[in-house]
Amino acid sequence: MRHTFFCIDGHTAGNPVRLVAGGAPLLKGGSMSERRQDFLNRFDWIRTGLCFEPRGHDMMSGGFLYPPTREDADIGILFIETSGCLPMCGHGTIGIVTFGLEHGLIQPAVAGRLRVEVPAGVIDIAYETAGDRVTSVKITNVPSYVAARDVTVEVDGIGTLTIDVAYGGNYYAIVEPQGNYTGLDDLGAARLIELSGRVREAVRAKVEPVHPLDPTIRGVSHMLWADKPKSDGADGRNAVFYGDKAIDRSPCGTGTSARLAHLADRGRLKVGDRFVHESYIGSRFIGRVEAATILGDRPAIIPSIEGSAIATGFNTIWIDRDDRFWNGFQV
Ligand code: PYC
Repeated sequence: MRHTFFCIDGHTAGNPVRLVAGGAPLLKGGSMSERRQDFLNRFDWIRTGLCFEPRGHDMMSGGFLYPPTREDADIGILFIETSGCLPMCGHGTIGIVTFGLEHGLIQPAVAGRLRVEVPAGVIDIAYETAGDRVTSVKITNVPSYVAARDVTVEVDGIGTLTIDVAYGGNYYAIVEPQGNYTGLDDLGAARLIELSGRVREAVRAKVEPVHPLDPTIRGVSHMLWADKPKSDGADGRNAVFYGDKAIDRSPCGTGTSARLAHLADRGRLKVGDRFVHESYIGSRFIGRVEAATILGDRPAIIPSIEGSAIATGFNTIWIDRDDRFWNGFQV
């Protein structure tokens, strides 16, 4: 039996985005969060088949468009990635919205604006176009907050680290430069990958954050190594680790949101401040602290992130049950 998926492939600031434009399964659920659970229970083979090798790779990431479950939203997005079905993905949203608009899959009621339902909540999009190209997408993201401060972990190969945990649509362990971590270039990509899994495990053993309003969103899934900027005009640089071997090529939308919440919580950013975030490969998102808010009983911020994406081509992908590797593999 052969399943066919019509995809638009591309990237946001260097990180892959696969918009699955045809072949999405029908999902049950009264919200995108419930649909995410239904997808994970019944259709996770689609995610692994499209994201893992041989049809994907360690960084593969993307999503499906769905009709929203709420009247105040224009579209719904379900994200897929090597690490799972994320509650929210910033670089994924920028890519999916760009490709969806450029190819007529998304029809906005008001030009330049969209309201999108994602599993983590509702986000607002403002986009710009030039001719038939979408040139920038700004996401006003879900409320973001700091879940834990000053968590001390002992990690084989690097020693003691002090870490804060912040939420920006996913939960991030954030490591700032300190005694045993002196910056991204001192470690390099291969070493970052080797250490990140261990650091994440050590943090998970100490903290299990749970979203104040949606208990299906829980646990530290990502790691953000923060650093000083490398190029003119940037305010900070990062390497975000996800899955088992991926360093985000983009500055990471939910990672940037978590970092903004973290910097605001530490009193280093205030409402209205802009923060240009550089990725490991030097691509950029513009972040901003839009507003202060409350999430459950926690002080939080509303962050925004702005960036752009490029489609690289159409990709018709088969998942054939007769293929030994029909649902993908990881090494
Ligand atoms: O941009 O939010 C993001 C993201 C999450 C994982 C990789 N990128």
